[in-house]
Amino acid sequence: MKDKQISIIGVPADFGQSRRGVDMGPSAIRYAGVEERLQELVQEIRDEGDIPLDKDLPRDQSGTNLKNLPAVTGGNKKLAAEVSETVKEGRFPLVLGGDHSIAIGTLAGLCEHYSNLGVIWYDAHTDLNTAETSPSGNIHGMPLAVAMGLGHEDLTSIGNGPKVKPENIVVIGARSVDPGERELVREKGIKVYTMHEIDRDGMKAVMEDAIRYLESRNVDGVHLSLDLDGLDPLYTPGVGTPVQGGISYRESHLAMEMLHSSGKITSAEFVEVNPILDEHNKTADVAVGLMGSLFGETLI
Ligand code: NNH
Ligand code: MN
Ligand code: MN
Ligand code: MN
Repeated sequence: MKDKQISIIGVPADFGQSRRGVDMGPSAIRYAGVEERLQELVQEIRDEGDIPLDKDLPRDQSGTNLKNLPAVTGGNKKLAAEVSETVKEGRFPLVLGGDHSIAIGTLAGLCEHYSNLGVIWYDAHTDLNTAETSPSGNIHGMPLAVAMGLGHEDLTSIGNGPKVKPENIVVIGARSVDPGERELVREKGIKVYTMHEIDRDGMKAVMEDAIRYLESRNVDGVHLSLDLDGLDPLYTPGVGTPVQGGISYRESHLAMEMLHSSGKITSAEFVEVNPILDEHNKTADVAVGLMGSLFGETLI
């Protein structure tokens, strides 16, 4: 049954990392035909346009391990309000990034409505750094920690809902994990399917296990946060921090198809598409294809 009413929310943010161009991600994804692709698969789809970000907020890349904190904070407050409003209207938020720091706002907005939210973090990285552990100071490496309530107060105080519980998080595709993140994974018991598990057991088994795990947690919604660098850069070269040895194109489609069949996904975001680093908008095209599978597209 086509029951979803989707709101596309663009977030042209690039201040969570240091490379320019990822702010054009929402445009690239729109150009790749997201609305047309999903139209047939859902009850209704509406493009709400871009979150109006304050481009004048100071950028500071030095002397701090939280680069551009005021800009990241300001943008995420606006995004949290928009996502919260969207869920309140009974609509499915489909957030287009922008760098992954925008997950701070998305998750803050969602948590105002879900008290036991599940999160699937599809990414080469675990994004579990804090200012203390980050090797770069880039906030796009911190959003999952912030969602759990760990990190700078300006970030953890966004939104009025509860924090995401570590035992409700599933990471898929990790292959570049910093020492502090590894420690946090162990300490909090976060479920991480690295490339090792995907190689060894196959994507089918990994996704079955991940979905079963979230079911056992009795989650009241599941958010998919998909960083395009989760895939191998062979398929998605247009990302700021590519890591070799990633998830394949077909494995990723299978993962999305299985998430669709599960009927569990209540919101999604696709982030880190950087058209400046891309080849003929290939990464945005892959993102839109994956969205197709997530919303029920089949090959025949
Ligand atoms: N872990 C590194 C950092 O915190 C890289 C993060 N880059 C990402 N995360 N693209 O998904 O700086
Ligand atoms: Mn609105
Ligand atoms: Mn990420
Ligand atoms: Mn990543």
